[in-house]
This record gives sequence, structure tokens and C-alpha cells, in this order.
Amino acid sequence: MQVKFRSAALAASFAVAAALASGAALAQVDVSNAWVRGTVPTQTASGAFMVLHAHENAKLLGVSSPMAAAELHEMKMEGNVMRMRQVKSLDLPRMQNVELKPGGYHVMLMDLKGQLKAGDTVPLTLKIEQGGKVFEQKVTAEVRGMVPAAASGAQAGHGEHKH
Ligand SMILES: [Cu+2]
Repeated sequence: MQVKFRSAALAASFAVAAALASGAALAQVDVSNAWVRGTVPTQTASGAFMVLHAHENAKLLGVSSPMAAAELHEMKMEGNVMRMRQVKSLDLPRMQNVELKPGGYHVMLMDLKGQLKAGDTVPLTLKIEQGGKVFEQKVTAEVRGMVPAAASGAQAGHGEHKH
């Protein structure tokens, strides 16, 4: 089938629509249970957590938010010390749940613009590579109340949690 466009502008808009449609088809990462730990007024850092499920192999390249500086972090035990480091990307193997959770991979939120109270929402933009293309996926994370640092472990790497 041959499609002729009456104008270059129409052809261009068709091309854009097609690109958007294929982009949408590529966005095959389900995000669930997105939440952010609430903060106290003087606190400038927190963590965002979620479950990612890619239908085709994908990679999380980064996260951004208008409310904070965001970095992808990994927390793990080295010897008996909980350490946190920045990671460049996170593999999302097809049809597997990859959990960002306290004590593991997480989105570090720094330089928070304000206090995060339970019930607030934090917009996050995930940068994901899939099928050789990079796209952005918007996520709204719900702020949940503070949990004791000892229970979450998420503060340990910052040296704020001492016994
Ligand atoms: Cu962190």
C-alpha cells in the first residue's frame, strides 16, 4: 500500500505520530508499588522504592525528579558494614520483578526541596533503555510515613545511624 501525503507538514506529523506510537509500544516496563520514605523537616535526603517488571530485557539508566537530585544506588553488606554506592544502570531482565527496596537497590533522593509528608506524591521520571532505544517513563510515588531507621537500614550507609 502506498500512502501519499498532500503536504510535507502532514507527512511530518504522521511520522511523529508513528514515532510516538512505537515509543509507546516500547514502553514495556511495569512499575508498581512506587513509594518514597517520608522525612522530618530538617532532613534533606530520602529514598524512593518500587517494583520494576520489564516484558522485554531493559535497563534502568537513571531517575530524575523535580523535587530532588536523584541517583540510582545500591546498598549491600561488605563484611559487617552496610555500604551504599551509586550504580550507573540496573538490568531489568525480561519477565522478572526487580525490586528497589530499603537495604538494596534504591533511588537516592538528595537536596530535597521540602519535607515529604505521608500522603504527598513525588513525581519521578525513569530513563529506560529497551530494544536499543531510550525512553522516559513517568512514575508517581506515594510518600509513606517514617519507619525507624533500624528497621529499614536505609540510613546506615550515610553514617547517621549509630548505636
Ligand atoms: Cu542511597
